[in-house]
Amino acid sequence: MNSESFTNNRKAFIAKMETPSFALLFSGVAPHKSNDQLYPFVTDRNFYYLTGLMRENFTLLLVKGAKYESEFLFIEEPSDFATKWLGKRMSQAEAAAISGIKVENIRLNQELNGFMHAAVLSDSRKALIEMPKILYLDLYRAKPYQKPKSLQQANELITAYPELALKNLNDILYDLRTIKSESEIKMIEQAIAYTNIGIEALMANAKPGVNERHFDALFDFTIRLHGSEGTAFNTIVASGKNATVLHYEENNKDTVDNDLVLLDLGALSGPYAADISRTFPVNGKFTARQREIYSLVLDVNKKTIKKIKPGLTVAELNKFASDELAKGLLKLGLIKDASEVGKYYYHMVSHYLGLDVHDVGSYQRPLAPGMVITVEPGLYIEEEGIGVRIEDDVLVTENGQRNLSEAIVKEIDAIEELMAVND
Ligand SMILES: [Mn+2]
Repeated sequence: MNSESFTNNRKAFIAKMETPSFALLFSGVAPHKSNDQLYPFVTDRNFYYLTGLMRENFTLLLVKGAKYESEFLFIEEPSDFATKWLGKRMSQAEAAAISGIKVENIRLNQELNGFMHAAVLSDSRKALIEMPKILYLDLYRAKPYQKPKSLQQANELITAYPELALKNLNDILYDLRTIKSESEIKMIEQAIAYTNIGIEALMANAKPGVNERHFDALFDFTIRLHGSEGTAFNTIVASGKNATVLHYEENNKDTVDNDLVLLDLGALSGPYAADISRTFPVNGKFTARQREIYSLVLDVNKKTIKKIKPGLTVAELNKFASDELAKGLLKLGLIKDASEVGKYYYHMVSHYLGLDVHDVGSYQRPLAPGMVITVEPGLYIEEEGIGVRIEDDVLVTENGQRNLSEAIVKEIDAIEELMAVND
């Protein structure tokens, strides 16, 4: 992704800010794990969307007046000590090159408060720009006990300037993030390509007795070997009855002959996620019963994908998938009335995908070109120890849709053929 993408994202965001106002976004810091260890740092996705930067402890400040717009970035000061212990710090020139923010507008963290008060909020600047009336902060899921920086900043600024009105910047940003640009779609496609390689490695190395953890590790290993930064979310490898638990993450059971294995996993490409589910027989051959259930889910997966077009809502899509699954369950005699479908299918068929695996955006909004959604019908038959989910990642286009994960094996014959290399 080049700096132009991020410059465009900021332009689009600023265009929707009210006048006069300012916005603050933080890249975040790694959460504490234990003693002197931290969890890996994950860049705040809103911050990334507007800057392209994946560094800790950076702040973006956007200012909008009637005749004045400006963007400033505050970064960590490069020091010899930090460089020796933690590696090279990002310079102002590097941050400018990635984000497209002018280098003279990139300052050091210690200047942020003084700068904000002097340049943005000071009465003496009234002649130049209006005093902002609104402060935009990222308040989505900001819980007081987590002490997010957005709430700390809100408290400080609203105390000092009680005339400021607080607004949640996600109301603007989520709408923007829902529609993906060409370069974002390319990133998602790359994440899907890594995922494909990982899934093929798992199927090709499957045999009864292999522990779920082995598949989990092999997926991680394979995608990273091929260039992915790692997994986009905790990998689910669920064999046999475990596959009927939707978010099973223990991944520690030995598979047994005739188990189906349900994978729900995705690689990252940069900060962009793939989210794919595939289900396969650990011994390489579907039983007759497994074929019946699998074929039904596969059929609904394909029909639901075909249905996607601008104007439809996710709720309508879910209703369609649910009705189709119900028809199939009636035929198989698993239910006596369509209203019982909830016994075997009990989640939504789609969610947005992008910088977050469950990406942001309103589900009230009808589908529109540029949206990327998952399609993931499933059936979970606990009494038979069979769980099947088949999930693809689909781009909504002007005329319909394009299945971005078309290349990932899902036909019964193709799976059996791929797994036959084991024999
Ligand atoms: Mn999903």
